[in-house]
Amino acid sequence: MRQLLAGVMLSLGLVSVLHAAQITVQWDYPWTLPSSAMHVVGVDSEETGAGEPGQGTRAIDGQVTTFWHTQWVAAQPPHPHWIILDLGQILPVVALSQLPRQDNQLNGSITQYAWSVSLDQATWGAPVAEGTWPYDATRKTTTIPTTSGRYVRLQALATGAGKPFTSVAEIGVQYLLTEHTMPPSQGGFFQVYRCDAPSATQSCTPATALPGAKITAWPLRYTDSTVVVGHSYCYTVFAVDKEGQQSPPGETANGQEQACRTVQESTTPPAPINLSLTEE
Ligand SMILES: [Ca+2]
Repeated sequence: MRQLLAGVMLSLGLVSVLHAAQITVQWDYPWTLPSSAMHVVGVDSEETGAGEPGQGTRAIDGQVTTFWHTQWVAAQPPHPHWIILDLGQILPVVALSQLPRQDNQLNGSITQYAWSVSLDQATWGAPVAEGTWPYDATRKTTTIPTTSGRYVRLQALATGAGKPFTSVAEIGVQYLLTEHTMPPSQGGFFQVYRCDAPSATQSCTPATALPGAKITAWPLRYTDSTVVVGHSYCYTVFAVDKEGQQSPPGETANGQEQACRTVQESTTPPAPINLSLTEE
């Protein structure tokens, strides 16, 4: 009787460990809004002279060689300067970027900034990001907490060398894809595949679509609770279009990146596996 009881207790202990073992697959998919989808609502100042035009539209024309430049010929209004963009629809914004002018001059390149996001361009609230940038020509990308909005405002509070100008070559907006804008075509979904390997370093071809892992909402997250302690698993995410065509292996534009993990014998859930894709 004592031996039987011990056996039951051991089994319960093992079940407890197995139950706690799970892997969560998360997929972060920030997507750059095409500059053609945006338009300029307004700027506080722009140079429109024929010699070196600097209209605000030049900050989203997709050309790194053109830039928005505040007025500087007939007048030189001081900071702060601002530009407001309309994204065309309400989007879950996750990152904002600013590329300074790329003509080997830094006049007007922003050194103190504030980004704001608004649903209606009437109410802005506190900036979603603010701070300082080095006075150089590198792209400045700022990740922000996911913020729903249709309008983005960049405020230039100061620029290098104490100049009153502001200049910006390109503004970029990244957002989380939703079901309705999911590649490879409208109306697709994502499918999580799993393969089992003896070790995390052994490659394997995913062959098993996980049941219930058809994902059509963001953020993409799937928790696999069928894993076994001590085994290694690799996960791949495929995009499936509305006709049911699956992105082929190795095609990262639509596709996938494989991530593997060995399940440790612990009641502490392992850290999520983060998959990320290369934007086309
Ligand atoms: Ca430009």
